[in-house]
Amino acid sequence: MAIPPSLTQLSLAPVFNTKAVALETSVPPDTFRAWERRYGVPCPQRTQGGHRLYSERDIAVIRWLRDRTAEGMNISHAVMLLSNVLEGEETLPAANITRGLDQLVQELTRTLTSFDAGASDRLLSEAFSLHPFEQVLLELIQPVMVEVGERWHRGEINIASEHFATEFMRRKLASLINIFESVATRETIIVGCAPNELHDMGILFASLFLVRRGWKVIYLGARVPISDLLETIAKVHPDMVCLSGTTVEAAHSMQDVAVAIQKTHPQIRFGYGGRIFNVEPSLRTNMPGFFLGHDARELIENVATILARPA
Ligand code: B12
Repeated sequence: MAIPPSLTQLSLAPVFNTKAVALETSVPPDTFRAWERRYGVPCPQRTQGGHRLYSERDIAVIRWLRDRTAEGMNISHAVMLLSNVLEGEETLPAANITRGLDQLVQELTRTLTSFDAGASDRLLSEAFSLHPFEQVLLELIQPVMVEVGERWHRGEINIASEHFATEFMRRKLASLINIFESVATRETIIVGCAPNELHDMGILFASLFLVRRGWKVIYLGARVPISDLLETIAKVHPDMVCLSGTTVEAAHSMQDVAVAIQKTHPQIRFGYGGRIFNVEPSLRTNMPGFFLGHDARELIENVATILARPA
């Protein structure tokens, strides 16, 4: 999802004609003219004779929109995301643009625990504009959530600060899921947490990775009771069920769920993961179904392999 790091610093000088832009971007002129008509981007100037002249920034914008639509994103959503990113960049001091993700982890932790949604938003936009999408999730948002939560566990911040940060991130992740799910065309996967599991950021991450790769996700969130899950399976007929567990208690309750699914819906593939199965691998020994990996990136690889095999 990287936008050229210094998009706002690229030249706005109107120098390239339509043919040059088409050659440079491999996007047909009809397409980027339609984007201009409908969404106002790119934004070429006109010669006295009325011909369009594009800038370096216009070319970078067209390339970026091309890549997003090639990934399956709806063009209006791509334009919306682009304007968020640009808005963030415009307000960032140029010197900050070279910050690495580790620096952003500290900054974002600080802005979130100071209840500063605007600054947090700008930092996220900066990160998405400079770094690959999945790297921002795993190397910025995940450590920030762990750091904020650990501060609460250590009594350094109160639950209001933790809830503010978690809700802020939940809204961001949910809006990204909304963007991608409109174009999901692959198999249907139910995702949720074990019956007594409250930690749901991990499974939210997992859902975003899955929808981004085109799977249809039925997101059930935290604490999914066994009976409700079985009912949902009977209604939705998913190709797979993925559950997450963060605590030992959750891992034990998940075992009951896995056994119940095997009994009532033996054709459904069941997979699981989450923090507790990473830190205590022995918990995987008696768990029916597939361990789907240590993080959301491994999850999508494993799901692709499992669903490619006959049930
Ligand atoms: C934030 C947090 C909270 C928040 C939760 C907010 C929310 N809605 O999620 C709040 C403050 C509410 C909370 C509450 C509690 N927490 Co807490 N919490 C955390 C903390 C700090 C971070 C969790 C997090 O958001 N991580 C970010 C996400 C993105 O990472 P993740 O969950 O690990 O997910 C990644 C992978 O695990 C994997 N993954 C996750 N799910 C899945 C699923 C599949 C299928 C696959 C393949 C992969 C996968 O991919 C994800 C992305 O890469 C952890 C500490 C830690 N180091 O994890 C403690 C921690 C998990 N909490 C803990 C505890 C004890 C609790 C409480 C019981 C405390 C209490 N006394 O009340 C309560 C209640 C929890 C309950 N009933 O379930 C302990 C658990 C200890 C244990 N061994 O069981 C921890 C480890 C803290 C500690 N250091 O002791 N917590």
